[in-house]
Amino acid sequence: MQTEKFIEILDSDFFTGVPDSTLKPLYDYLLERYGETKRHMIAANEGNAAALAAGYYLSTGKYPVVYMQNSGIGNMINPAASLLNERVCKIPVIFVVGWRGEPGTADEPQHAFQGLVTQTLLHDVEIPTYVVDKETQEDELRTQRAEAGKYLAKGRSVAFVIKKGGLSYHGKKPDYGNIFSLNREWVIERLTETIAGNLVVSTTGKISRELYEVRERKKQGHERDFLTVGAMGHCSSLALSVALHNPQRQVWCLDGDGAMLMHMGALAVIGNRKPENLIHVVFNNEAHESVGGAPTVAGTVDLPGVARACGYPKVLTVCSAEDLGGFLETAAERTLTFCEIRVAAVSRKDLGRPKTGAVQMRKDFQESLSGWYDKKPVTKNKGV
Ligand SMILES: Cc1ncc(C[n+]2csc(CCOP(=O)(O)OP(=O)(O)O)c2C)c(N)n1
Repeated sequence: MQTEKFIEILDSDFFTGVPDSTLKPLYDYLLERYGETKRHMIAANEGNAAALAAGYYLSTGKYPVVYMQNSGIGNMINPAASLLNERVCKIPVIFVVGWRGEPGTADEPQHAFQGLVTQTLLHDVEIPTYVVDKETQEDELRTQRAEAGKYLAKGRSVAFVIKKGGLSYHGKKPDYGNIFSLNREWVIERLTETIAGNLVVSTTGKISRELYEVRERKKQGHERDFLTVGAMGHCSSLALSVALHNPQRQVWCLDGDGAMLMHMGALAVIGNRKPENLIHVVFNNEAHESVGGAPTVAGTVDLPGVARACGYPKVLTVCSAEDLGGFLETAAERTLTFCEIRVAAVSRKDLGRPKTGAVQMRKDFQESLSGWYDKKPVTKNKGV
């Protein structure tokens, strides 16, 4: 289905959401047509988008569109259940949900369960679903939209669930990118030389994939790395807890700007605890590069300033190889550190994917925490 036609049939003039690779044709088109304006806003997370949509409905009485990957359903369910639902405020929203991990298709481990329960979760919060795939014809979609219209008129939300390849867009594409030249994978390679025996907790998307590839290339082993492949925005909280419970080890958190913005409250908790063995690195490329490059709002946010205000005692920004060298020289200091690294919004076309399964990765990481099993109370359960 052509995105232009899809949008015409949805019949809305307000769009907000979080980018998803399945929906790249949709946000390419929206950014080209509306840019980032009050008609089209890229939100920090999917719950944030649902609330923006609610504000639009309150102000105009017209139906807003929220687009997102199915991974974001959890973020969206809070406002869907406790604000939009017909037993609460009856605010109708048209959701457009990219279906990763569709049963029967090959996808990454973090999408398997979410893909399985996508429609169930939406139905649980009383959102009827309409599936759109490569074969969906214009007439069919018009019929679906007409049926959805009956729910919307009663204050119910609806969701169009888009399978891989369900939307296409061949028009002019936005020019994604930023002014920075440091290459993220190159920086990760430099970091791993310093990180050596330390623990690493990395974020969702290509940062984890690049870390994995660097470790492979350098034959360093993966057991000290926890790749937070799902749960976008939560890797810094996970890293905080690992740091607090392993005070003898230095913990590096490799985060993205989109992920940091998604759950920025995590920084306030980290700044409050101040673990002196945690280094929080945020690769700021001002983009959701992993899912096609759409911008985040990080270009207008002073991320180090946020960290400072949250209580991180050491805060710095790296924009060049020279800055990076300076940062790495002081990285052994025992003090909670926030380091923003400004990088280009690019990655290798042939970037691989982790070959270690998620459970194996988790077990290897646990075993690398020295004495992990000893610290556990003696029970029959020695971990699964
Ligand atoms: C809750 C949730 N929403 C959306 C996604 C889809 N997603 C995966 S990676 C990513 C972009 C991450 O951006 P950033 O943290 O800036 O890192 P970059 O990709 O630029 O390295 C998105 C939106 C997701 N995995 N989870």
